[in-house]
Amino acid sequence: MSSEPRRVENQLTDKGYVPVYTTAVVDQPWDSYSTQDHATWATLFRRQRDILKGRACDEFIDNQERFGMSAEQIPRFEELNEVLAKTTGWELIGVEGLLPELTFFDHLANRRFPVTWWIRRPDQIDYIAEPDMFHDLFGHVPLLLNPVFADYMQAYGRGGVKAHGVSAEALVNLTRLYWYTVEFGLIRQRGELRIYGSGIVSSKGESIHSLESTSPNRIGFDLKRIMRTRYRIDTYQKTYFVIDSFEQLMDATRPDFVPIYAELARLDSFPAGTVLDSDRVFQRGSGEGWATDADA
Ligand code: HBI
Ligand code: FE
Repeated sequence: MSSEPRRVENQLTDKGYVPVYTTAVVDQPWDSYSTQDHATWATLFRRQRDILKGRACDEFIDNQERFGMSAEQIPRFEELNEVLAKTTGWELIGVEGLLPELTFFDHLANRRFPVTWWIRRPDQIDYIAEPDMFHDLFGHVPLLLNPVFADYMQAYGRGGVKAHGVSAEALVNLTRLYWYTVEFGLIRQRGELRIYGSGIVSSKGESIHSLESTSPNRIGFDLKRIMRTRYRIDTYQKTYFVIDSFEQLMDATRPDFVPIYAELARLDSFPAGTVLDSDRVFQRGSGEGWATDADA
């Protein structure tokens, strides 16, 4: 029996957690999951699947079914990898948690998706600041079965490796793109807004807030607009960006980003709650409940 990987407790500070950036890749210690771990998975899975009926995009639920994901037990990475190997060629690797950006980009560029191997404690069931296995497995993995989204994720990783050589600002631009699409993106399907962002689908409150609250802005996807828009990691989003299709997302990553980084380096960034005259506005938010201190 390989020695069980120990959870490296992130240092909790008054600013939340300070991620311990370990780059180690570990096997999923599936046999070490406790009854409580499986029960936490079951509770979160059942609750989110119930909330996401009519709220998540079609592909999200369909792909969870194709993976055979259920509330019964925590999925085995090796079984999910068998499905991925026969479809989009992605591979899940076990990690401790957040990775240094370049390490993360390099994995994506090689169709490896890092999945945290541990699941949150019961007292964290409603919210956890850092991505745990539920966020990664339930939230990120299903769309890796979608060929176009799978291509987007690899293109994003390649772009990230390149951006690392350009500038810190280029990285910030790219991280915003990930945040407002992969983590908090909405998509139009049959004229309705649906969720595809992993940060939303793995959150009870935000799955409802992102689609039904009058507080946030909902604005049509625009690459440069998103790259210039700041965000916060500790509240619901003030603005959600809406794509018409995953193809639109993939097409947006085809151009060389280096000239775009150069253009944006001369321009100001926007506060998270901004609405521009040039925006395609689905909803101009009321701003109710927005944090007033500066956003990132
Ligand atoms: N590491 N394991 C992990 N998972 C992520 O989603 C992740 C990361 N490191 C950095 C990161 N995301 C974001 O900063 C991306 O925009 C790069
Ligand atoms: Fe995530």
